[in-house]
Amino acid sequence: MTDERYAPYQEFLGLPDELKPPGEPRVAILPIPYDLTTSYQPGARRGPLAILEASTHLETYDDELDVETFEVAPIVTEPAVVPDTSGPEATMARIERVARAVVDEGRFLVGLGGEHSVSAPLIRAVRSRHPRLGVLQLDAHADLRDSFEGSPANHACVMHRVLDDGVPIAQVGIRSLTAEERALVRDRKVCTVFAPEAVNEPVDRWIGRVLDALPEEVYVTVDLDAFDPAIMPATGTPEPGGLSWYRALDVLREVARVKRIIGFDVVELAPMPGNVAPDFLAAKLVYKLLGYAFLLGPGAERT
Ligand SMILES: [Mn+2]
Repeated sequence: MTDERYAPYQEFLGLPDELKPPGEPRVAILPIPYDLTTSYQPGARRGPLAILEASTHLETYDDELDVETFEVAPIVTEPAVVPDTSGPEATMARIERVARAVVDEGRFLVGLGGEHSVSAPLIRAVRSRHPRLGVLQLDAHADLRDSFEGSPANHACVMHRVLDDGVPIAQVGIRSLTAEERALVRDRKVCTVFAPEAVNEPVDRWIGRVLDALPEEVYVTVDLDAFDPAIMPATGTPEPGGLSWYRALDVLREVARVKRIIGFDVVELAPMPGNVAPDFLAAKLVYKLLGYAFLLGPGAERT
């Protein structure tokens, strides 16, 4: 263990050794307990552990896919990345270094945040193997500011960093942004499905725009505030009018069917004492998305 990594956390699913499938893990879960630039309710640094704990209560059988997902996609839980206290830029560099090592082992990367800024280095790491990837972002916020509170590594800037890297993106569930971000969406022709449409209009009326904006290989970043705060109140900046559980799954399933999901992250869980439902939602989403990535679409194990 180096000083860049914490000792292993609770493992995702927490399976006893005799139930773990033999052979090399294909999926690496990377916990990133970091929330240095959070602007409203702090606590996202406690998100990864809450997701891992909740995951031990998941049913491992996915009834929609009719499969024990972990048998098709054996999972290893990596030691967590320790934030670099010298600042956000140093932490971003460290996350990228650690994530690259995971990706270089040929594993499917699943990042657990932590605040949303961690997605930029995760995406860079996955791009080193999949240089033509695009990014699907589920989020309440556009996260397209150039810089915020003096830092380009702020959580509110994560998708601007991704655009700067020349990566095509599609956003779903957006319902809070600045005039500058709105102009950027127009000028750069970003595919943004705003929340009123994403929530109220049938998916098949707009999902084509999302699919058209994305290349064949897709990295998914889920900021949990994309969900409605009625079911996901445990985020740093909850916004009314978000996605339902089933609406979010409809989007992810459709993208997984048509594209190839090659990595993802689930970020911004700020656990609330006394309410474990959001933790459980986040854990189930991770497992569900793994199932979609490995079992649906071109190149999948089974279609
Ligand atoms: Mn975000």
